[in-house]
Amino acid sequence: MDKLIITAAICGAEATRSDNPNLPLTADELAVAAREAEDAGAAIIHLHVRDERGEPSQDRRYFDAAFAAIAAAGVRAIVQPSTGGAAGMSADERVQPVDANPEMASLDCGTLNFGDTIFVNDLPLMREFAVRMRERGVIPELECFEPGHIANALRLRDEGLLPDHLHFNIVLGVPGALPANPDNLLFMVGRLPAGASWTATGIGRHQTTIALLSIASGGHVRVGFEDSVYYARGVLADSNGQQVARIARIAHEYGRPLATPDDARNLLCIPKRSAA
Ligand code: KMH
Ligand code: ZN
Repeated sequence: MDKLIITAAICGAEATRSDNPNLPLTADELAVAAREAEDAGAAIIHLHVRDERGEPSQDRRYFDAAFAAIAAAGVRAIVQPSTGGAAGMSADERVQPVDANPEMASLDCGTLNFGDTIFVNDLPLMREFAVRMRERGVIPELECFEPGHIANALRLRDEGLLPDHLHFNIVLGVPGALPANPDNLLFMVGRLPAGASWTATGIGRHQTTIALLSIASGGHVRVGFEDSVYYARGVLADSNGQQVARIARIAHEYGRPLATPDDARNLLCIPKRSAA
């Protein structure tokens, strides 16, 4: 098996300080969270940003401030901004962080029920985002919440809009979408094309179970406050780093070494960039 890439989704768009007072929101707080996550073993930081009121935003200004603070904190991990933003945002709003030329960005591969709302990702939106990423050399992480999303991603591949190496994130357990359980994870993994790499994300109380399955199945793992603000049943997490550290310990006991940020770049075929 390849070394294990841990992604820390440190903020998300939905969690609030009432859910967990330790949720990082400002650029400086995101930088501290990214630093702690990397120190605990994360190689990728999946990034959402918030405005001054703590509301989700896709505005370049907030991303630029967060990118700068994270770089100033000496973080070497791949910073992967979200192009999902929050349900209800327009495509133009969502795609903004791609113009900052990050190494990676998320690319959501289909529409789904997202709690009480609908998270819209139709094929024209997906194509537009994929083209924008391709033009800028941004590697997409293909977010798949439902089986049809994998078929959508393969359609984009067949249209020549994706890089040669495909990296998926299988997200299970969003209320309204495919539930998080072993059968569904293995079913989704079985639909992936040969040679693709994949991360698994379990939402809420499924976070650790899905991580364990992924570690043992050759996948990679995402944890973080975006997916669960808890550390254990009824126990809020102290930090994103705490959640990452548990995965690192489990991987160590299992005998699967962790990928450094540069290992992750190699595994995901992210082109080397000169230091900017
Ligand atoms: N906040 C969700 C509606 C992504 O980052 O690409 C979408 C999301 C996916 O978080
Ligand atoms: Zn996200």
